[in-house]
Order: sequence, then C-alpha cells, then structure tokens
Amino acid sequence: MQYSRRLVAGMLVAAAAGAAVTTMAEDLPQVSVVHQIIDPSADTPAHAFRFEPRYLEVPEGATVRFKGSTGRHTVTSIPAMIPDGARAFEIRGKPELDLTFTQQGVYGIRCRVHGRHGMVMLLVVGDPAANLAAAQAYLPKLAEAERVEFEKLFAHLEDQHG
Ligand SMILES: [Cu+2]
Repeated sequence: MQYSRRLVAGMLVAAAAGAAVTTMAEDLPQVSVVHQIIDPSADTPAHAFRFEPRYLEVPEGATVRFKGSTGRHTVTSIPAMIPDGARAFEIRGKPELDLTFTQQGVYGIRCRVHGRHGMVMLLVVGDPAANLAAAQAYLPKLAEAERVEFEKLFAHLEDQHG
C-alpha cells in the first residue's frame, strides 16, 4: 500500500517533528485532491504546466491528496511562504500522497521544475492571516513567472476574504 503513507505537515509539537504517520486515507471524512497537469494544448506555459486547482482553501487539520508528482513534477513548499512552525515539504516520484495541514495560514507551493513556467499554487489552511503579509512580502524575490501567478492567486484570496 505504497499510496497510503501520509506525511504530517505543519506539526507544532516538537515531539512529532520528523514523524511520518501511517494511516489509511479511506479513514478520512473528506480529502481535497490536487492534480498536476501537463496540457500541450494550453495557450500559455502557466496553463500547460499547472496544479489543478491552483487555489485551494481547506479547514485547519485537513488532508490534501496530491496526485501526479511523477516524471519531473514536484510539490515543493516555498520556505518563506509557509506559516511559522509548519514543516517544509517536497513530494517527488509519488503518483499520490496525502499531506495533513495542522498549521493555519497560507502555503506557497511550486513545482521545482515547472515553477519557472508559473506552475505554482496557493493553499489556504484555515485563517490566512497568520502569515499572509510575510508570504506576500516574499513575492519580489520570486522568478517572474512565479510572481505573476502568485499575484493573481493572492488577489483571488483577497476577493474571497475581503
Ligand atoms: Cu511540474
């Protein structure tokens, strides 16, 4: 059951740091699914290489199932764009992996290879206020394609929470 392994991201408890929790995904009441897509027919690179959805809001403690971290795709947290105390993560070489997010705030995520084409996503766990300003402050340091896509995603967040 190689796909049942879950990593716990955002653990506050020091004792849990570094721990990988094994559980059956089927036990979970609700799981949001994020796909990684290569769409050769897309009109722009940011659409050709993308997370689907690229904006996702989940409650604190939710599990997100990332699918398609295969080939060259990765799911990589951007260290300056995750909440204080949340664990950095990178998924690669896994057709499917569940991550549980216990730390509220925003999580900026990129594909390590296709981020340069704008393959990024914004995950909002509970209340985004925890690190929203800090994450936005990092945008000027990103490569242009990532920055442009994140600016759209943060604008969308503000529409949702304005
Ligand atoms: Cu990719």
